[in-house]
Amino acid sequence: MPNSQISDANPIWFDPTLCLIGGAWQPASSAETLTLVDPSDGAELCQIARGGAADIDAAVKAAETALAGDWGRMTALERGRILTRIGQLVLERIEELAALEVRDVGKPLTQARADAIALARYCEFYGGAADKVHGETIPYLDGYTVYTLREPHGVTGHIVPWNYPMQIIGRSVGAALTMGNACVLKPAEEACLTALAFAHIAQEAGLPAGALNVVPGIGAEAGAALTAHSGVHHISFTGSVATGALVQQAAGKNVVPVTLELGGKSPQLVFDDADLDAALPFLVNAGIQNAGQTCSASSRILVQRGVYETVKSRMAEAYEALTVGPAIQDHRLGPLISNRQKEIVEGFLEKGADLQIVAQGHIVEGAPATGAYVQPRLFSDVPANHALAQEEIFGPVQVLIPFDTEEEALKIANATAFGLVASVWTRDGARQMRLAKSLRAGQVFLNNYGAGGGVELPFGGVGKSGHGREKGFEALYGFSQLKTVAAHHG
Ligand code: TXE
Repeated sequence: MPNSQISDANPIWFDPTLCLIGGAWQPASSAETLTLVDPSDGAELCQIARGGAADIDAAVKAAETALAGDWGRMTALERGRILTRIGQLVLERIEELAALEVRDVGKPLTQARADAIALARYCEFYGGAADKVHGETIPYLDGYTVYTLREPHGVTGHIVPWNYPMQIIGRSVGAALTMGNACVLKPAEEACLTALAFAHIAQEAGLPAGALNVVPGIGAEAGAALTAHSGVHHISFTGSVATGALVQQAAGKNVVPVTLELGGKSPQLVFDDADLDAALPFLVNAGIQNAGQTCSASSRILVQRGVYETVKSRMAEAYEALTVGPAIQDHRLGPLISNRQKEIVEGFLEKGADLQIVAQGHIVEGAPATGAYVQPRLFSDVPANHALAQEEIFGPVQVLIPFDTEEEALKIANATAFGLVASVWTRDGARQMRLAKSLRAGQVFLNNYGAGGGVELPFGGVGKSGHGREKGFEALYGFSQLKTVAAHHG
């Protein structure tokens, strides 16, 4: 479709029914398609390919061919230049990418633009880093010279969810390509348009055929085929704990490393001496951003008793001002990804029927009844062992939990199965240091939350939040393996 025909109503400028395999856009071998739905109104958006095992197999073979050819021979500098060029093209096409995400994911326009900018930033960061990751020489026995080489794994599989497609593609595919791997990307069946758009842009930037292959499809079909494929040498997965466990099992059969990012129940700890004016926007936004469908969403707010009532009433005020509506209207919250996700969230709300709702946001008038809208809800005085304080809801729901002492706060904060992110709001420097050490999380923020999501900052979890680190230079180490070369020369 020519670019002149792009509009809010029809933002798709490529054929969404095709997979990219070995540089060629082609239908799934079964010729079957799936329906993508716009969650703002529940209407069909377009058809996408229903890729399966045969398409995954073809994609893995295409990746192997790329590794044996131009892509495998490319220098780190050349790979970096291509990544940088992709980043530049993404920056030029922010509006096009954002328009796709608005319709596909139901992301408010401002958030969709921010995701496109983050995707560009990943490509820029990794493009610049490509020729700066290298091995070392190791002092050893007399008569030896020993050094290490950083090499790609080979074919990497990337299973991406629907909540932040652009950011997750940037951090995982971006880093894998940088290290010279050839990628097979399986985007989520609920939202895959920006994955396809990214692949078009990468081709335009000169990425050789087969370095990136994209096979949309259902998780249990294309996703399972990718994780079970014996030609895949590394798997990166972001999604639910249950599916992550299946992915790890499948990878285990082939003895293949996996990076798992499985969400969380991330707490913010607010002490009596905190700067509440600084904290308040973060306390709320970290819970409702992307309608709460964020792996690092802060769904638990632990507040010391001295400021508990103040924090409660100020958060309640902020909640009452929250509006939820069609993504294109750019409210604070759009719809959830699907009516299925809405049912999951409503199931949790039923579990919370015994709890006190302090405040809720509002669905705007005229929002289609067929859209996947949920009112954001703030609960107070939630027992730390309640389902709403323990399980990932993945919707706009936050719980307030009071505490008396630092020791108690730490105990509550660490008492879930997850450990992705935590933050501490206090002016007490010693307390900051103590908690930074003892909080069970992959990232700890002191007097902020998320640090703006910096692509430079290693990210990943402990416990059921997963393992392995993405983002920053750590991702480049994860998407490569070290070879030790020991030369005996006397
Ligand atoms: O996740 P799945 P769903 C959590 C969140 C949400 C719940 C369910 O709590 O409510 O998961 O969401 C692919 N082999 N998160 O059902 O199933 C699937 O096609 C290989 C947190 O969407 O984990 C998609 O591409 N792949 C999370 C991806 O896995 C399979 C983001 C995620 O789907 C597969 C999303 C299989 N057998 C959901 N089955 C986060 N950490 O941010 C599915 N997939």
